Amino acid sequence: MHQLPLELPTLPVLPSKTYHKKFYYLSFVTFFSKFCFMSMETSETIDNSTLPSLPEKESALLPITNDFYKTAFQFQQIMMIYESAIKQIETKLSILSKEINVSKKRNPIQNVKTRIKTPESIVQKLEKKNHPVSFDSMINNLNDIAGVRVVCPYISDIYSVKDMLLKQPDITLISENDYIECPKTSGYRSYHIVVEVPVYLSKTEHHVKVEIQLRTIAMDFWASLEHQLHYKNPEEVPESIRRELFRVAETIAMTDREMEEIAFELQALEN
Ligand code: 0O2
Repeated sequence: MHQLPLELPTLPVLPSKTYHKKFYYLSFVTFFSKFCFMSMETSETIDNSTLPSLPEKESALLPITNDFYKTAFQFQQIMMIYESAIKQIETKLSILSKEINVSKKRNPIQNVKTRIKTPESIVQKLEKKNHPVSFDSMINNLNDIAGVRVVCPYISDIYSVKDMLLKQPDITLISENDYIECPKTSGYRSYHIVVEVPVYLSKTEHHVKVEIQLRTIAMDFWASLEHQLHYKNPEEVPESIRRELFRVAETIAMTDREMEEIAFELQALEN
């Protein structure tokens, strides 16, 4: 068994056409010059024979060094493993949602959104936390490269979906934060868990960290708008507006509780 990554699997080489799109190189040129220069120590783990060769024409157009190319390829392999971990969690959630829909005629999961952290955001977070910018560092120090957001109708659904997921034998809980019981100073509410899930490749098994954020529709509404408004640049937001956002978060939390009480009352009438 391998912890991600560092014994990278020898992956089947995809048709070279897939790799030779210009956007592929350009996106790495834009975001990954740091990884190229700072994580050379990890690129030696790559088996060179798995790397497709650059066609002369394109390498003439885009002056990319061989080291850069190897690093970009290794990054792509790592991201493929994170994407697979997200798929595992998505499938588990979809099965749970279908099961409850059939048995209870209601759905505790309103929707599921997933994302892989962008290279730019990975570098920013590593730098913000004073970690080295390298593949080892990103895998060891960042828990949210693979992210899943589960939006539930009611607060109680959050806890039951979380418990159902954590009961599964191939899911290992790494950490949890209940920002519903203890909201952040901004007013942010959600239940966060970081789990490890196995990803089976043709020759290797990897245990991959995924951050799952569970929230109600109302919490999601607040967090999404607040994120756009100021989360990334909190220092630019005046204190008065921060207080206002906090007040709105409290109002939304109260509405959440009231909606849940109504749902419980209706359920009691049905029973
Ligand atoms: P993005 O763009 O959503 O990915 P960590 O480094 O994540 O292990 P940290 O920072 O203590 O440690 O994690 P935390 O606070 O438990 O969770 C961070 C994520 O929660 C953020 O991810 C946001 O998605 C969300 N979050 C936390 N606080 C707030 C907040 O005040 N407002 C909003 N809207 N979202 C919040 P990223 O990577 O910071 O950003």
